[in-house]
Amino acid sequence: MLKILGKASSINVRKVLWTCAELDLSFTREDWGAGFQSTSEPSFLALNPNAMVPVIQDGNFVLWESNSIIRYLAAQYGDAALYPAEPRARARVDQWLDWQASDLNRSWSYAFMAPARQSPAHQDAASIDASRRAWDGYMGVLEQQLARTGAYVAGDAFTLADIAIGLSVNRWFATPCAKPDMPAVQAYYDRLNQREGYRLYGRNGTA
Ligand SMILES: N[C@@H](CCC(=O)N[C@@H](CS)C(=O)NCC(=O)O)C(=O)O
Repeated sequence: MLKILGKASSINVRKVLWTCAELDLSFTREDWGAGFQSTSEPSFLALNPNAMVPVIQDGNFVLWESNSIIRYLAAQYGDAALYPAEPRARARVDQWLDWQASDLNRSWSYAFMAPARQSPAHQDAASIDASRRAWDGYMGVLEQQLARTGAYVAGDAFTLADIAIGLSVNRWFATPCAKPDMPAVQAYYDRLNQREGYRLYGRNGTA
């Protein structure tokens, strides 16, 4: 059976958990990461030298990097619905997955740590402001895209891109700070809430 290593409060582990829910895939999970078993333990480092969760073990196949893991699970256990086979449709999903893992994710790192995690290392007002402006800017890009599709990130249909970005949207709404009005993002947040996997692992009270 598929094994997931990583605490369920991690946004990146929750991508994997939500994907399993969409695919109706059984799994076992072990708590690893800050507050649980240390990812610096040699047995964990042997699986992921980056000392990060999530990691999956599917038989003797080991994989880390959350967006790569959800791509693998959809390709291995799903049909084309979550991750289209047609090259251009797939590229559109990949575009948003890569944007989430790089630009969007990088933008919030300081602004999220300050109010949501009360991190003493993230209290510089100018850095919080710069991160907030960058985060709002990328959310504005998402707002435009969702206003265009009127549905999901990559078009009319729900895909893997919505799993990565849906969790990011939850983080944005769940972080205590002033936010510009984004009606298409708000409607998307409510649309995603119709999915059981999102209610369980996305919009579940955890930022
Ligand atoms: N790029 C990695 C980032 C993973 C990541 O940042 N994981 C965090 C938790 S969300 C982590 O493992 N932190 C160290 C720890 O909890 O010990 C991915 O998407 O899988």
